[in-house]
Amino acid sequence: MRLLTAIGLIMGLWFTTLPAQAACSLDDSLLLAKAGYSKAEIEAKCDGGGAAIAKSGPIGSLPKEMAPGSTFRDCPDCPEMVVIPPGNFEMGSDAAEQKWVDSLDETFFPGRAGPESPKHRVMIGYSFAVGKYEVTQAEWQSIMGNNPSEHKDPRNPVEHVSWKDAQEFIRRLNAKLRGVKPVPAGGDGPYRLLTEAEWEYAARAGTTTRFSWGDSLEGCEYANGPDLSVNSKEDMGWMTSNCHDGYGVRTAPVGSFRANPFGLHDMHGNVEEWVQDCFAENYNGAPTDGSAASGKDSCAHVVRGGSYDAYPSFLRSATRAANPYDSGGFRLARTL
Ligand SMILES: [Ca+2]
Ligand SMILES: [Ca+2]
Repeated sequence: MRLLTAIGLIMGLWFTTLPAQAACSLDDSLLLAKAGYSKAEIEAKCDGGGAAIAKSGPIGSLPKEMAPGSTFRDCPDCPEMVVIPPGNFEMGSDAAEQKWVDSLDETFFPGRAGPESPKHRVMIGYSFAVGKYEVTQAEWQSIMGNNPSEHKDPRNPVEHVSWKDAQEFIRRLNAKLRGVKPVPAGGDGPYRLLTEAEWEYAARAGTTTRFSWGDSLEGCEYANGPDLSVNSKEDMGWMTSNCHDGYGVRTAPVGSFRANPFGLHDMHGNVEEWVQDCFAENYNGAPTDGSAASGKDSCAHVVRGGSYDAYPSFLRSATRAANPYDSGGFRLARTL
């Protein structure tokens, strides 16, 4: 953090001496972004600089400390972030996976895999950072001054948060980092929600199986999901994974389970996570560059990853759900 602060001071000094509309290099622009300047501020001074940040190009052009897999915090009590590399992947599920989902004893929601079609290639042409964990109750409390969660523990993910609440948290976090009073909604980051495509890219972490641990429903080492305790304790009457994950029908402290190949925990299970996008019935016309399928703030936004009390198949990397309720958790993305 001292390094980042030093960079911020140096860049701040340099920033003030920049001639208007200078042509900044990619690294210059990235350093300005790391120093806390918004995309709009950088674009005002660096011709094309903001665009360079949005599409930050090959890994080799990034400063060393932003190498994929490295972690950082922007302030002592800020969430820990992991640098995710550019890449491409197949988003969604194919007919075979959808047939498998339909074959499960999930009679309440048959045919749920439909919105995951058509499977399509998405190019993420930029590095970005993703929260190593879901936002915790302690992190929420420090920014918002309250805790709406049902399963109270400062180490556990915050839940019962609406999409708009999550946006307010992000707005206040960004303002805190800039050392100014809250800015109007829509102000530039660097923090934001993941887009739906970014979320699936980060959850798959290079894997092509149903879950990042493989194809089996039994992922009790990797996720707090609907394990055997769902029926034995709650008699909820639906199928579970055939194992015990140790946390029953409640949230677990973040990071209690093994990370995926990108070093991210709890992408599958624990709490379902808000992403930026509005839900659509299928992927026809969906963005293929990592951007969000946006709409009105009042749309039904997407949640990803399933939760401790969902169906086991909801924990798949491809599962998407519209959430019309004001109840979810989330993790942060950070523009680099
Ligand atoms: Ca569980
Ligand atoms: Ca989760």
